[in-house]
Amino acid sequence: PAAVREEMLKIYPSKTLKKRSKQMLVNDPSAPPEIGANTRTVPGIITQRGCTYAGCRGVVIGPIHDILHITHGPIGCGYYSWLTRRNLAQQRPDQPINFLQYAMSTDMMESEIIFGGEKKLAAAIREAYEIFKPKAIAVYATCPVGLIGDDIHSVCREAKKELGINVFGFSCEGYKGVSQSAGHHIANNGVFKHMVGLLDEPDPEPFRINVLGEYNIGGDAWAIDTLLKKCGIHVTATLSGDVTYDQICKCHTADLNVVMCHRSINYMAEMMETKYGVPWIKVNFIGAEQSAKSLRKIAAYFQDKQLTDRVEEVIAQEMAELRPVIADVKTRCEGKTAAMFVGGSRAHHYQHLFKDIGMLTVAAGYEFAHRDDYEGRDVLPSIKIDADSRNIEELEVEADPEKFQARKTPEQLAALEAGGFSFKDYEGMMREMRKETLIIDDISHHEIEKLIELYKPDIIGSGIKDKFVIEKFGVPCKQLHSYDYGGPYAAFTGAANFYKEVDRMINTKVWQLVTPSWKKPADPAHTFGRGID
Ligand code: CFM
Ligand code: HCA
Repeated sequence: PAAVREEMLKIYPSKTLKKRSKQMLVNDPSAPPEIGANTRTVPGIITQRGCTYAGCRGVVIGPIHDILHITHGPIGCGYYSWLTRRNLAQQRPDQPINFLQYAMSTDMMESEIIFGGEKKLAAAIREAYEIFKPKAIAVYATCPVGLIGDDIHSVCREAKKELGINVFGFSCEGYKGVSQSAGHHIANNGVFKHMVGLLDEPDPEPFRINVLGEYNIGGDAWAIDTLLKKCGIHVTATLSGDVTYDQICKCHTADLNVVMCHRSINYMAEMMETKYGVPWIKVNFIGAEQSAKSLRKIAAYFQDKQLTDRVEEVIAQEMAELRPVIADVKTRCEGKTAAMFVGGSRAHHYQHLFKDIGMLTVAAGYEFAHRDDYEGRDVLPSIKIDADSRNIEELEVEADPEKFQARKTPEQLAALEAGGFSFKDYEGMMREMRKETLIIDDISHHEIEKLIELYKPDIIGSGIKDKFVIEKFGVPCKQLHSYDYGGPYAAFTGAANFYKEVDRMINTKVWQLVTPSWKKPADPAHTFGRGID
């Protein structure tokens, strides 16, 4: 791996080389080396990253399906975030329209860029309200809004007064941070300020949890929900896959927060604990073993014998169905290799699914995760805050004088801790990867090409920006963002879908028909650019 790393780096000019060196490491799980993460991408490098607007409007809040999401900006931003992420939602009886099917935008034009767009925004909010009569409206700022200085927050405040519904804005201009990660933080702050805590109506069911950082891509949240229901665990709200406005407004009444995607929602978990006393634990429902482990952890938290027994029964049932699938798929996949470069959590979580069927992840990396997602949360105190992260507001949160309620007595907590139970304990990706595997943050197309050439993994998990580049090299690429129209992959039932799909993708003979470009002789007819490069 060290030689592969050198080979990837050697093309870069010295400044870029220095920066990229920090973001490319050979792993040591016993003492994860410090990785350069959450820093700016060097201009000119082909990155997979998205923008702050995408992280806020597209990722964290966009999935709430019974409020209106209005993008204040040129039409491209609204169009880009129109259903491409596959965050599915089920209409509720009292809400006959799924608003996610609409892309709402102020469609800013040159005149608004010059003379200001606040009036157009106010009119758009009014018009949208007249047509749809939603419970709430959220407004999202795109790059030009910040540049020309439109005050979306005062427009929202006015609209809130005028219409009598909740209207709030997000200053999530695309350029606000180095990636979509900044948008997550801005979104967490806004959801916390404007929704959480508004409805004090705890669900009547026992064992109430919120699933944080689960966005129902390809139906994952439904698979998790079904599994939890079988165990007798009740989901008050999923943030924010297939969730309603009211569910979010009352999620502070749950007994526990379980966190799937640490990167996108750790802020919310922390703030809810401080203000309302809801503790949080990290879980992962991607992979059979991980799903079982997560269920056991949730059950352990509730300290209830009946629940613990029920969870064991469910795990036994699910595994009885899954074992033959694993055994069959293993005969064709065991010993194969994978590489993954995805977002801020899946490059870690999906390693477990590959492991279940005997596959090894030889290289992995996130697009925009922070050091704690790589090295574990114990590095948090040593993370340097740079100018780019200082740009994002850190909310001052205190215990709510009326609504704060400790969920466990000191005795219960002591008993839990004595049994080895730990709260907020994300260990990160590197501790769970083998020694000598390659870790690459914010990978570039050049590096992916080198990786394929030198490692030839049997499958790569990635996104739309490089899927076809990878497949032209004769390597199957599984989109781990949108799932290529597949899914769910979460929980035991989802795992079976994933194993079968990976098996099909790796073992189809079609890849043998592809000749990678470096093995082809140069075509003399293609002279464009020759002589200048
Ligand atoms: Fe979390 Fe996500 Fe991900 Fe993410 Fe994303 Fe996504 Fe992702 Mo695409 S919230 S970090 S910002 S798990 S949209 S559902 S697939 S990059 S790995
Ligand atoms: C986003 C959304 C995205 C993009 C996926 C991709 C998603 O970052 O804005 O690059 O293929 O999951 O849809 O991550």
